[in-house]
Amino acid sequence: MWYYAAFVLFLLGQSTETFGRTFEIDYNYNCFRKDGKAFRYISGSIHYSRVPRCYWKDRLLKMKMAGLDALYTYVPWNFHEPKPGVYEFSGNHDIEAFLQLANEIGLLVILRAGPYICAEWDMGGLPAWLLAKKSIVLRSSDPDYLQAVDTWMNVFLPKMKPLLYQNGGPIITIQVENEFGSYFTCDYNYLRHLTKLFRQNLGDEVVLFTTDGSGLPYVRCGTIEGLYTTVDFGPGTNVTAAFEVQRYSEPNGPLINSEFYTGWLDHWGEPHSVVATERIVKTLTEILDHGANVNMYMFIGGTNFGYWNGKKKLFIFKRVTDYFLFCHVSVFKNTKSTILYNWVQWAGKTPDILYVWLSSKVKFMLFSFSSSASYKKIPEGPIPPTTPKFAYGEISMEKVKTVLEALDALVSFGPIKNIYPLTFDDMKQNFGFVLYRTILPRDYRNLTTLATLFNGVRDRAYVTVNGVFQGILERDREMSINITGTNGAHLDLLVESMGRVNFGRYNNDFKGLLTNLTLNGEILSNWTMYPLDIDGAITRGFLNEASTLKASNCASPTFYKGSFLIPSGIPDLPQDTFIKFPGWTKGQIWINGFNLGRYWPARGPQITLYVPMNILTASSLNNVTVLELENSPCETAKCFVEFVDKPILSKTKDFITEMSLFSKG
Ligand code: 6GJ
Repeated sequence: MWYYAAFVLFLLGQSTETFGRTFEIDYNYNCFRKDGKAFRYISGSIHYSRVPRCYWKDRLLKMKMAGLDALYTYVPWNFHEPKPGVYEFSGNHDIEAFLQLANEIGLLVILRAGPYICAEWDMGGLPAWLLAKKSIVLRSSDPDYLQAVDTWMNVFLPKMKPLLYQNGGPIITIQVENEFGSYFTCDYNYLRHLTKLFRQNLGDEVVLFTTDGSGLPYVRCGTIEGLYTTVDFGPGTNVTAAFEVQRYSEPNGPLINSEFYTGWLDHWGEPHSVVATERIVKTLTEILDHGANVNMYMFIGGTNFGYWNGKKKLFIFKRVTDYFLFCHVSVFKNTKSTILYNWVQWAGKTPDILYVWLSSKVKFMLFSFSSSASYKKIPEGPIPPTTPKFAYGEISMEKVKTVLEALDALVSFGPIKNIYPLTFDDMKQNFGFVLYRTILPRDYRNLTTLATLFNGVRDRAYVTVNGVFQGILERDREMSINITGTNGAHLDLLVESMGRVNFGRYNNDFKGLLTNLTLNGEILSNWTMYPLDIDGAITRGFLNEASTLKASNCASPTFYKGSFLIPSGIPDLPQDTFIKFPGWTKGQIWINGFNLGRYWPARGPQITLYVPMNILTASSLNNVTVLELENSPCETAKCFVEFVDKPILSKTKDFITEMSLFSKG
């Protein structure tokens, strides 16, 4: 009989594993139907691109054991297509493996496929190489933009098709675009184009949806027939009013908050944000009492390693954000009531902002709900233990070379000469640093003003004359500095991209020197530009060559190195750790060639960076490379970095109080 049924299914083109698997919207009963049964999800966000692959399983298990039904994850296009037609789907980029893992663990998936994602990710996930066409209108029907989107989606979406719930995979719904209603183009043809593209690649069964802010103007511009409308809002929102906005577009069907904010943003130079737990609990309770589906943004934060942070453009001289981040997860078990409490932080560092999500609190509440109000049953079984952290202690650092001294080893191609400065994008440099050089046309013995026209430094320029530090130009902050120098001297600007704007109309965020510089009111010309590949040079071991360091000015961007051994005789090492920069100012750090990201303790609030154990080795020396862009402690004090076992996300006491409160669990 069984063989007969299987044979019939085979003839019908459906395997036994997928038979009966359906996921759809029930417009009569305002809910989802999974395999025919009414279903609502409580979900949490995790971004596979922000969690080391070796930790995917641990984090997903914790989500499962926290009682979640599903996860939301974003697909950052630029993470997968670094150059046009070049695709990355291995290692941390192996989204199929991540989704398979979720499936094995029993978590459903809501896939936020882009092409644009926002997410405090560089350029909102759009590849910077799109800017090769200067006039491109991103997120619109601009034919060049659409062509790039089509090429990408025709590679990516077919990989997702076998992972749809109907086909035996975990994906129940797929989001198209992100908060499109907040974008100025309001281009329905673009949304129509995407809908068709997604349908062609995925078929007609899967539920496609949009997410927009819970205001009518957003929903009006962000939605279109064929895509189910969902909204996003955070604690303190009038839940009924927010869902009425969804109902304006979707009179029937399940209520969905696709982003319930479990924390808020931090900005460089501003105090760390803390969201009151009671506010989160209150609004989450209301959402659940509305019978709505909800996704906690974020549940597991993760880290923006390398240069992946985005940037938020504000219109005031306020350090705006983008982050870089760090995150960690701990699980505390209360033996009496088996309350699982995952403490999760997501801190984003960017040129200007740092942001932190305290989603752990929500998890805690979820558990309380589960036990008291039975919103969800917590799965039984062992809870994955807290990932251990280890304090490896202080590591002495030694000054090696300034960027100028190392220039030959750092240049990836070029140099490129042009009368006026070119942007990073003209030079196909998507991230990091470019050194801009020109020759001083005459003597400037008195302090003379070097100025950027129209705020054109993106984002920071460290200025030297013949290697002697002069000052820093900074987007939205420092438009001019005074310098001195002699005729024929090298005027060098090491320009740093601090992540591309990820939200709003200035998403097409070109980097480098976008406009001319003037010295004493005269436009500087005849530039030589050196695009730098620091990551490549570190991998090639350029710092192992003999040091060429002369007695140089300490404020000029300089490389430092150090190394350490993982102690022997202690079981289970290496373990995760956090790195601290006592007396250092701002820069970038690599461990064993892995780019951890930016540090900026001088501005804060984030003080430590998360170091996952997978980049450490117990079998040989671990190499630490620091590029300090401003001032290190090495000229005047002990020169070291320190590995500690607790993160410091804020200099203020508030946060410390809160953490120690939680640690009691
Ligand atoms: C979302 O925009 C976005 O979809 N978002 C936030 N929204 C709050 C309203 C901003 C004016 S805060 C951070 C998140 C993510 O960027 C998400 O990708």
